[in-house]
Amino acid sequence: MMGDAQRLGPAILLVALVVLSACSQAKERAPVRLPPALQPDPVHEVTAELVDGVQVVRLGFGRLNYDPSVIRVKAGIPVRIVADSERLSGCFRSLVIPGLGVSAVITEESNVIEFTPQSPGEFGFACSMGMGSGTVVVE
Ligand SMILES: [Cu+2]
Repeated sequence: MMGDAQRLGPAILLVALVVLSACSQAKERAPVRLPPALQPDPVHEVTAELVDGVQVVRLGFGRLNYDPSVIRVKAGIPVRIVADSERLSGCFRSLVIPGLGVSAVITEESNVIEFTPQSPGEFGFACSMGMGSGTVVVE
């Protein structure tokens, strides 16, 4: 019994090494496919709703990314992003839209981001570390 366990130890280690090296080789040949639970949501697009002259959109968190990840707005009208501070955590609370001059930190007390896009275009937004990202489409 004891002898079997002692022989198995190195064998398991060898198998682990073979699997590990196979993984690192596979990484170079083909893109790594994440299991479904670890894949970000497909693009979810939302058009901001005009409320009292302001384009309002809620920004929450889907699977590993902001939800929605595409926000459609119109140029020349103020935009108000209401961030879901309960769902957005960690660095996802630090939101930047460089092309629109937005850099915000979302907290429970301050979860509203306002800006007025002046001209049409596509402007990327992301958390400050670039993990989560999306696009503001200005029409
Ligand atoms: Cu991040």
